[in-house]
Amino acid sequence: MHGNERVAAVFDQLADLLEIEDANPFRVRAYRNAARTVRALGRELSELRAEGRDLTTLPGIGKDLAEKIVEILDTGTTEALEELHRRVPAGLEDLLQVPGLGPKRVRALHAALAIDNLAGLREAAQAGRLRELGGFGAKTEQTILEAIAARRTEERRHLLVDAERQAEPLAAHLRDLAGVKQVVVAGSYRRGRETVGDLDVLVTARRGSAVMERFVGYPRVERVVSKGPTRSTVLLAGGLQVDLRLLPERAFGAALHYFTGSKAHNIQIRRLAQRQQLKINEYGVFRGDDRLTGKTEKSVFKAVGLPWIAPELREDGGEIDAAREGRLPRLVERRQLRGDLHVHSRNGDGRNTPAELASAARDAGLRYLAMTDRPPRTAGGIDTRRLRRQWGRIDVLNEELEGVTLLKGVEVEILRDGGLDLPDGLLADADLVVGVVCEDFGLNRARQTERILRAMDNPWFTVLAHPTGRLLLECDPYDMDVARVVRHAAERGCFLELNSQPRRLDLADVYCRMARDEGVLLVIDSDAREVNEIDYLRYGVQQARRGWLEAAHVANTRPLTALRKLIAAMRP
Ligand code: DGT
Ligand code: CA
Ligand code: CA
Repeated sequence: MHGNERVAAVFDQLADLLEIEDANPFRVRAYRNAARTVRALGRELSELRAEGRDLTTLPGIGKDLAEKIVEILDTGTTEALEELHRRVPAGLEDLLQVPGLGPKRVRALHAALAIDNLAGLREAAQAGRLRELGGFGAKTEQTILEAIAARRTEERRHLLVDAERQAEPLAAHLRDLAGVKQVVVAGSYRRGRETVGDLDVLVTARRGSAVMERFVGYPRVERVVSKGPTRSTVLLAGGLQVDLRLLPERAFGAALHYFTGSKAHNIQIRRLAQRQQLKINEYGVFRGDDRLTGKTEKSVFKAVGLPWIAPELREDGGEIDAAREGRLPRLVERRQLRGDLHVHSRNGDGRNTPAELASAARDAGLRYLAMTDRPPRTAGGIDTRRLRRQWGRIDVLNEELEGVTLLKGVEVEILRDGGLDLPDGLLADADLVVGVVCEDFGLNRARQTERILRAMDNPWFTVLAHPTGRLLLECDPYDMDVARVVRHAAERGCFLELNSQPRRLDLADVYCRMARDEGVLLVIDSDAREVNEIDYLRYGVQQARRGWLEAAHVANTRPLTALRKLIAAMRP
């Protein structure tokens, strides 16, 4: 069910597009007024409808608009808007996003200068042609150029997890078409970047298969940006753009390599090829006019003298030299994880019981799992009795559990001065202690760094959770000297966490690699709050791979006895 904001947005879009078409101003105004009414309503339209309320009693809503409201609530759009999308060039809608350009100006640009997309607008502004139009001056041209530039740098990115929720069903939809052979989502998605700009889908199919029709007909497609015989671009509901390329099978490997990127990696590979008098592009590897190969990615690497390089490493971070010299890392894999050291149960802010979490962990192939709930603060201080009771129950549970062991952990807050907010006497009785920063993100760099170093110095400290505090696309890491924290963890011998929550993925890949180089062990944790989130570990693993980590660099690939020894070694 779609909400009021969606209804209002559809009405606004209807008004914009009609105005671009120079439609009857009364119709345009009716939609704008309806959008305003809906936004100011104070009640959900879906509720009014469920109550059987006659929507035409709302101000400015007649029979036609009431019907459209119902249609939008049910489907997220209305046929009238879809019809306009088909009629109005997609580029004109992009122009509307430029600050200062309303429908009237867009119409004028189109009518007088035949500008129907951003590229055309930029060219015309640069050439000083906009000022020929009434209402546009040199200053407006400048503002437009700046706005276009700004727009490109702040292009919206999507969390990898969100991209995956779109990519996998779309890929399945394409695979279901008769004649389709391979469907791979390449680009940053395949490299496992924490955020994804757009999806780059590569397809091979039997000649004559209706791949493009299948693609643009996918139900979640909101707008078809372009459609051609071998390449199409659509925008999915939610704003994710997808490029699809239909390829001949003999070029699939070359295209897969090219469109997996990264661009920086591709440039280095091309240089390497040139030094061998080879040419490499998305169609194949060539010597002169001879096409040497292109069918598989492996054969493409081989043609330039390299072993296959995992997509996660293809960031021009030394992977090509490493490949040439036979020192590519044997990247950690999800199945190598034997445990998870950071999970929340119903006794903290989680939703499941320790027993439920234990059996889910076992089903996920894990052999040990640490309950790391944080004792609640009460008026009388921190209530640690509950935690002690939980530890008692864990001992009992462990007698019953088969194939998985629960560890008695605790999450402890790192105070402003670097102290921990639980007494050492309690921490000493835990199997492990997970330190977190929850407040005072705004300390200056020196104090923030010092605070973390002091916390690590606590004799019972085991692992620094989500070390930099970032939330992807929401919240920057706190200001801290990460290199010093990493070096200190090395000296202290404690672990750094790679938190697998898809909006954290903290530590970032570059810091994982730094930790590896400094000899610090990472722990890949789910920080799960419910059983399903244990699956998040695979995002952590992918991030670890981007940080060049092997199983040996990840503490929770060790068997439990070995892990316990590592923890014991940190303690007095
Ligand atoms: P994104 O979408 O911003 O998360 O990042 P990518 O890496 O998916 O970038 P995208 O979608 O612009 O292009 C997909 C791949 O195509 C990219 O990783 C490498 C390749 N590619 C794109 N443009 C160029 C280019 O100008 N030169 C080279 N060598 N490769 C390119
Ligand atoms: Ca992409
Ligand atoms: Ca792309």
